[in-house]
Amino acid sequence: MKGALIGCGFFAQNQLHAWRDIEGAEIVALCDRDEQRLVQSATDFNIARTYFDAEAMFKDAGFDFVDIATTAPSHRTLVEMAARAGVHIICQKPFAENLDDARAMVSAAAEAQRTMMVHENFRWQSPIRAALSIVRSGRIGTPFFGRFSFRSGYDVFTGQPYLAEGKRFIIEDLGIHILDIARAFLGNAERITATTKRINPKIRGEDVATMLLSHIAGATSVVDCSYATRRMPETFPQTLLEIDGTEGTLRLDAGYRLTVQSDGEDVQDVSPPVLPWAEKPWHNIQESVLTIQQHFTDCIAAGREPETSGSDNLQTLALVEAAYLSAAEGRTVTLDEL
Ligand code: NAD
Ligand code: 89V
Repeated sequence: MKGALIGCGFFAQNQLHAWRDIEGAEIVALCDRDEQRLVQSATDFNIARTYFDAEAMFKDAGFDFVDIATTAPSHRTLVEMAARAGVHIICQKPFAENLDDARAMVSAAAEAQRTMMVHENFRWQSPIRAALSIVRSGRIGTPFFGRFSFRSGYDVFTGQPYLAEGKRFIIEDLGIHILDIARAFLGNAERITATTKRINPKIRGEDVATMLLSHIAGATSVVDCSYATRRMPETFPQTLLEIDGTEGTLRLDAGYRLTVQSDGEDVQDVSPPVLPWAEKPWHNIQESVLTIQQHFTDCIAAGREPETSGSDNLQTLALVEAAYLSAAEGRTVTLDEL
């Protein structure tokens, strides 16, 4: 398959590295409004076709899928353009700025009969996959409690300055991943209660969020996120897990230490590999980029719906919206309200 990538910014560099490693897919065209970023990426990854304007790139055609690696404000326009061009779509998170846009984007891809996947990669990190396969195998029985925790003091603002500028920050950018992980383990939620805080005075949005979820299948979970937590050693970008089931408990602790207590105790090191183009501490996220893009490629080849499809991601985005509404109004929000 041939692909085109739009948005040659900070994170797209990982996506371009990963595409080079994927069998069965190749990026043949690049688009960015920023000339320097466009030329640099085309040179680094030896890609001949370059465009400032996405419309012109779709008009020239010659590719089967598009990888949208821009920030959320452009996602709806670009997804609808891609659907009109009849190509498969992988789009970065946050999928859209609001649920109405996201629903329209899912419909556009469905009408075009093209695969639409969200690059929601945290649940594709190999330590999370290792934990998921244990829980999905039934080894700890039926889960009734989960804690999904991401607490860090890492400076994310130097690489991604826009994170300091938006009215919304941690739930929309990072909490979205952790809420998605909670869904992967415990299924869809029906209610959420959230509180938010801003500790760092230099940013505009909230950098702390604590959320309580009631899942439809019966479990309760706590999703807690902070970029205002000083800890040594720094755990960025690890998501720590604690899941209690009727037959046992699973924990993913700092340092990628996975413990299962059911019949006896089993402790494993599930540290992710450091790919040749990756660097610590981002290697955990970088490896998941390769895995999710391989999943997208495999699903298209097999005609299968991706696990993190656009329609699946509507549930994650709904949790984000419901969390902000809950924090703003100081009440529990049911997902049916949205
Ligand atoms: P960035 O600002 O560094 O890069 C975005 C690029 O898109 C810029 O170069 C900009 O010029 C270009 N662009 C924007 N609109 C365009 C348009 N209409 N046509 C052509 N080019 C356009 O942003 P980033 O930090 O790389 O983030 C991009 C996305 O990736 C965001 O949605 C962010 O949330 C997401 N992200 C995901 C992860 C993850 O682990 N999944 C990590 C970091 C960032
Ligand atoms: O994964 C992300 O979306 C990044 C970060 C890890 C910094 O939150 O923006």
